[in-house]
Amino acid sequence: MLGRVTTPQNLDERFRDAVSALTPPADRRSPDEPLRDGSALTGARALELFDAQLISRHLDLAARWLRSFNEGFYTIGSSGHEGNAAVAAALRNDDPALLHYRSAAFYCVRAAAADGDPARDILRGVVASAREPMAGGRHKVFGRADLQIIPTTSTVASHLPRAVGLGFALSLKGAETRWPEDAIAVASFGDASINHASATAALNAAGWYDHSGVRIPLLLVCEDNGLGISVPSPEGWVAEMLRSRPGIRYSAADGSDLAATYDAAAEAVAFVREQRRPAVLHLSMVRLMGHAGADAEIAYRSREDIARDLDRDPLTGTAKLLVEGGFATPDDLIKSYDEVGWRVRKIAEEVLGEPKLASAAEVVAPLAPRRPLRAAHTVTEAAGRAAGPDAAARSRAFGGKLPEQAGPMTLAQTINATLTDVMLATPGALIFGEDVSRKGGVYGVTKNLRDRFGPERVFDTLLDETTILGLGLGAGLGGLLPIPEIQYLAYLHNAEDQLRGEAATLSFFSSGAFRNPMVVRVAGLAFQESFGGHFHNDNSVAVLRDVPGLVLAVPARPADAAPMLRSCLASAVVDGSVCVFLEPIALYHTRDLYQPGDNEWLAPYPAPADWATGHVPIGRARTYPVGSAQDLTILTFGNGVRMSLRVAAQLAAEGYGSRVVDLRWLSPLPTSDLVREAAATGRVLIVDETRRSGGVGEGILAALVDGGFVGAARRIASADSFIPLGPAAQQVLIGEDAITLGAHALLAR
Ligand SMILES: Cc1ncc(C[n+]2csc(CCOP(=O)(O)OP(=O)(O)O)c2C)c(N)n1
Ligand SMILES: [Mg+2]
Repeated sequence: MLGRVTTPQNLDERFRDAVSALTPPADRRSPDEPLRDGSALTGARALELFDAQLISRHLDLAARWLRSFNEGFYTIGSSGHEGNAAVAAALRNDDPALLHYRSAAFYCVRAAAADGDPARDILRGVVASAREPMAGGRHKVFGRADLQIIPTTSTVASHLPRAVGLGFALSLKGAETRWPEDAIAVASFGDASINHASATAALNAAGWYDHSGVRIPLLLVCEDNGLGISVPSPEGWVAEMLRSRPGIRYSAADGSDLAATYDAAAEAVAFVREQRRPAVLHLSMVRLMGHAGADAEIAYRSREDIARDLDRDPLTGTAKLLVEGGFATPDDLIKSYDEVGWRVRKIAEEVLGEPKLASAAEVVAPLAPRRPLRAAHTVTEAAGRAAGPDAAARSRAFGGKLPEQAGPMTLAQTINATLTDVMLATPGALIFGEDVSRKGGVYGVTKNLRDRFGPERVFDTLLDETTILGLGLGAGLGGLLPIPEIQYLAYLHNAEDQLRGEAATLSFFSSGAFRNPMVVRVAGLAFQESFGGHFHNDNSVAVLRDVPGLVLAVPARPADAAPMLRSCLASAVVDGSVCVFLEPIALYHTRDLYQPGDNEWLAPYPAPADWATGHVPIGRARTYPVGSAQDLTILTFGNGVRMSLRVAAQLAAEGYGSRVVDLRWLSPLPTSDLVREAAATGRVLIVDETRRSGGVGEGILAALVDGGFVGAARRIASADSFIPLGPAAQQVLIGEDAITLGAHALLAR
């Protein structure tokens, strides 16, 4: 009789009883014969997969045992989903995989093929051992670089846009990814997860590409146990939804039946591999022992429902096929079950005493490993090639007119020329986003790049930011250098989990074994005079600044844009950094600084010979001394740099010397530079075009305090508001008058 929950003891007893009751045929069959007539799965292979299924089951039992005395920290298990062992068996071990948190048996099959010790790997995750091979104790994940299993996060479906990106990277002809040319990508997920916006984005993108003739080799596996924690998937919904996706082939199988699952998986894999087209495999499964250790499922499920699931235990299902097929006796299987159980329990005992991460430094080590000297070296090397062996190709790409000979340039022109140089220097670099290709960008920043490098490397995507970033995540993992564009900062927000939850966490949850090199260009910030309103003038970057490890660059002047963009790309290549290059739209085409026609905001494009000397490391500010530079320090960035320089000129005329510091990097902030420059005058005016609350100014002030600054400080910041349309925008944004007033108030002290 069942109690309030299915306990490990229930499951154990039911398995033993059910297997003992099986009757083998009179004759044993040869292990080479099919597990069931007509199946491609042999008895021998099924016995191996059964072993993986047993390990998976005993891992769940061990996790609950560890939890019972507070040594285990994760009890979301795979019991009932062990049929996914057959999916692993139908794939090749070099097919990159992103797994559902119930895909332990899949992991065990792959690890066993690589002579690994999956039980130890997974239990180390459960006890948060620092020796866990992927996350190093930072989380319990399924992942290992040598198994081509990329760890996923707990955010359901968030790995699916990345999976489409992986498939997309594999579809690129001639692109050298880290996987063989005929590899396919696989991603598994739960039934409730298909409703998530990230899942629908991924399903849509896979279908959209298929419709457009792009062949994406992606197998999606829905492990359908009928529930999302306590909420049942409506009867038939999962099948109807997955069946109805244009461009995605659907097939289904009983996930508790190893032979049926294997055959359906093998067929789906063959389709994806041969046709290079996406498919979804819908596996009906059961969830045993509730959602997680503490879940009392009787609160939301009937006893009959729970009992029905128990009757479909996939372990019993495989045992039945093996015994009734004449491949094993009940005794053989119970003996294996016990042996695996003892082995897993012994490993649990061994790992529970292993060291945990013991300092903040250890925890954060993989977040942002930066090797600035190597990044600088990469820039120097690229310069050498651009001036030497690639000079002719470079001249061709620029249509015979080298940018360094074209005279002073705007910010937009400089970024365009730098992107051209980066594309020349890095064959794996890809530029993509909305309207970047044919049109050349809303502001012309990517103009002519398609003509220069072809539509395979400079392409328009569908209109979905989640997909754009997902493509970047997949391409970066594949060894390419994605440079996606987000058309406006305001439109990053509906996709930011792909940056925050996926891109930025991957190195953390893989101890640096997997990286997402990527430079996301984002057009943003306010002050567009002719094109107003919040959505084209978003001035908030808070959501980016608190993402650990993420680099946030804001070039204000053309002279900085080129070296900063090069630094971001070099850091992505060298260290796998995730960089956001935030381009102030209002400065894209700005020419003048002080007077109309002075062209002071323009700058000549640096020739390759000057790239090394002009290199700008991540996290270093630039100071503009004005007048004596002794009375006031203005700490600013973006549009604030131009306003502050104009005010500083005025102050100089009044006899006050100031130093205007362009922070250039908002994450990491150039703390040593800003503290030094603040101390030089003892008076600091922060000119921050982001919002007063949660804006950059708060971080600057905190950096000053942390750095021991003891002088006077004031802050000019935008109001806590969205930006209204038309001239009313000036009411909430910073302006030169406010900066002048702030400066005078400080100078009066
Ligand atoms: C985006 C997101 N929202 C909520 C959760 C909390 N949560 C964890 S698992 C889960 C249910 C997922 O159900 P399903 O996709 O069917 O997978 P299953 O656990 O049944 O295998 C929820 C709501 C989450 N992890 N991610
Ligand atoms: Mg479910």
